[in-house]
Amino acid sequence: MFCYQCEQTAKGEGCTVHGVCGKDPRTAAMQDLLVHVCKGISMYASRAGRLGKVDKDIDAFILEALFSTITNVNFDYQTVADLVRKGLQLRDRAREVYERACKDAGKRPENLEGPASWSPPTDNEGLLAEAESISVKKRILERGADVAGLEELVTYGLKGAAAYADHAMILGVEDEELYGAFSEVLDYLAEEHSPNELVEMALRVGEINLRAMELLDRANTKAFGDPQPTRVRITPVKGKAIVVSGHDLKDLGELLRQTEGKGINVYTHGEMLPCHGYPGLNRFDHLVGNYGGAWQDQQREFDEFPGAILMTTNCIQKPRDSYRERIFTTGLVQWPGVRHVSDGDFSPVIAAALKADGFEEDGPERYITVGFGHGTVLGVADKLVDMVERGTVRHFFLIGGCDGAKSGRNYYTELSQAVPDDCLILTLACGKYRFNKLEFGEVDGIPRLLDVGQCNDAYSAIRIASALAEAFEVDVNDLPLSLVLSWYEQKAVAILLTLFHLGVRDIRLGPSLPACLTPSTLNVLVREFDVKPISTPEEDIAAILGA
Ligand code: SF4
Ligand code: SF3
Repeated sequence: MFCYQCEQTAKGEGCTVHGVCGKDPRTAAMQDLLVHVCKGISMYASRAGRLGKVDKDIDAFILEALFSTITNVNFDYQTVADLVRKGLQLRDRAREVYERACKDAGKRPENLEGPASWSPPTDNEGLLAEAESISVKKRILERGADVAGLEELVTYGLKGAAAYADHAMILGVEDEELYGAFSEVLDYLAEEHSPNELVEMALRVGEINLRAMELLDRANTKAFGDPQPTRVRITPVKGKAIVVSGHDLKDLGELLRQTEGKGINVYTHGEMLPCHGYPGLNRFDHLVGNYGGAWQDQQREFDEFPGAILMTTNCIQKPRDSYRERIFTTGLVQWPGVRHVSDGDFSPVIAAALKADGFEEDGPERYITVGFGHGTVLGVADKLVDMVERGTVRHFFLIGGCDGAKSGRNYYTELSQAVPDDCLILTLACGKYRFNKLEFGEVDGIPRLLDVGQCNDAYSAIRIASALAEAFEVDVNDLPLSLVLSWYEQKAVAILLTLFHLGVRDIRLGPSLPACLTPSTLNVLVREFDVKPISTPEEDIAAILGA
């Protein structure tokens, strides 16, 4: 196997024997094949789309397939193999749609090769035998590390955007034009391009992701209201319990509905924390609080959790035997042997919660505040502008992104603590667990730490930055705002590309840089966007505030 799509990749170079995440070589191979088959489908679907013909099932499959290959989503070899087979069938269907569209338009269909005409044996072993010929390693050897790395960067960004578009689609907010853009990019990736062209395409993926995040923002707020500043209990409440992890608001809403009146308390975990800010979710009294920290602490935390566990998206880790009977997956997330809820009926989760002990007593009351989405922050934009003009607020730090297990992430804790008292911190995504339970106080009645939400709420942060730029009548890059980001998986890559697409410069990124970026690609990014690796908290703060 060869996979270097996430930040914890082995030796910072690539997982070659077994994924550090737990992904085995067969699943890794099937995921590569799944991306390959998506390219084949897209070669037809993009051409059919240009002739005005789309197929909703094909669009949905591409989103789900890409999402399934994101780090820590689907570890189940058999499910991924089934997706490859389904993809091959849909590719035939895409070809038919394309040929019909050509006929209607009086055009001769192109004779497409590569992924469009790939015809492997369809049993598992036959598919696996094909994996080597389409592997990243092979492309590195044939096309060089710069080109293959940039192709992967584009692919990772698209995977991240697919996750957000899929969440929006599940909530009924769709956009055919956006889905067409996914096919166009995958079709583009079926052929070789120069590094410069690929950098352009990476920015296009950033634009696609912006649209995906905008749709998801609309979907979440339409379904559950605008996030409001909300106090969230971070200690247990006596009684039976279910903890819900991942990113899927719809699943949490459904679980809350199904557990109403059953004497079970529901807790958020990881990236579900911002759900407390949504009125449509917070209205359930039995959504009692947030449990634990970021995803990489789950094995210890779930071990200690005396109830049932529901994983709705990434990031699942290999479950310990101690909680294997109490953990469930739903949606696209799967782990071999873990019970999967595929029909929206959470009765098995509820039964497991009732069987478990639950918390024997209340923990000491402790709270944090979430819910500072663009609706709330823009509501006080005038006040923020006034505070900057009066000198009460000197600078805004956006410290956001993924958390992870590797060392070096203490930087983000130390950075947040070193931010001077006259500066505000905006945060989003699961990296916030490095500091979101610390006390930051207030400036003029505004909390110094503003939790904007999940990783997809980078959209909110972009709206806030744009509004401030407008109010100050300056470019976003001239705002008293600095972005210090942490990345782990492909959604963070998508967000980074969105920021590049918007022309945001001077981003600090850590704890390490993506392994797919070669020194020459990095040079391009540094030249164009002045992106830089994190240094030490002291040096970075001095550089930011001294600038
Ligand atoms: Fe390794 Fe990350 Fe790929 Fe998992 S997703 S195999 S940890 S690079
Ligand atoms: Fe975290 Fe997985 Fe990326 Fe949604 S939960 S930010 S790592």
